[in-house]
Amino acid sequence: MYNFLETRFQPIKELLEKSGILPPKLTDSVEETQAVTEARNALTAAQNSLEENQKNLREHRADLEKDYGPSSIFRPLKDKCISKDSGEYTYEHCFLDKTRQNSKKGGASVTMGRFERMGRVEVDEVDAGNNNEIVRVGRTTLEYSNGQVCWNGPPRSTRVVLECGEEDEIVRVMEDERCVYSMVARTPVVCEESASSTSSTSGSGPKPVEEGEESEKKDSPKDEL
Ligand code: MAN
Repeated sequence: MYNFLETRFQPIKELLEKSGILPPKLTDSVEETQAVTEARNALTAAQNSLEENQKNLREHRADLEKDYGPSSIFRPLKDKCISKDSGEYTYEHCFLDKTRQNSKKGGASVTMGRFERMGRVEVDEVDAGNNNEIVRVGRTTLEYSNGQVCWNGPPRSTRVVLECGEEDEIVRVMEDERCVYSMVARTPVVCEESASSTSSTSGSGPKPVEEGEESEKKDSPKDEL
């Protein structure tokens, strides 16, 4: 009897379900599945957005904790990279991040150091505005260490000596010792400090070995900038 009624009324029941008069069957319910899918999608989207926000929060926190130097002078150089061709390589300096040596002949690209700290060195400089007198000047350095290890040698490291200039640019690249590099880079952000760091004492500081680049003699730094 039950079976008879069930079979008899099944088409009517289905019709009523389809037209929404009766609630849909739980097993193959289109409406409910859609609602659940939407809810699940909303949950996934919210989770993704939460993760993204948490990642942003971590990055902003790390950025705030990062040392950008006195008065955060290096902050404008965040994520900035400059490069220079020299010999068979293009050298790259990403401020407060890393230095790289990229082969121009399809060879490997190697890290010449990751940012470790800021430092200070004294260098001799020709003062063109003062009868080419040799003056001893203090320079801020950015020190990069623990780069790719050289064959039978140390991990590569780079000292970037900064001087005042209108543009961010690498002026020279040297390999002072095997896998120990130095660069002279210009940037406007150190102009204020260079204006007050020149002393007139003469002397001779260590001269780096150059890689087929021009001599140590250079234009007078634009300290007035
Ligand atoms: C590569 C370059 C050089 C370095 C040698 C050391 O050729 O990174 O600068 O001196 O490796 O083997």
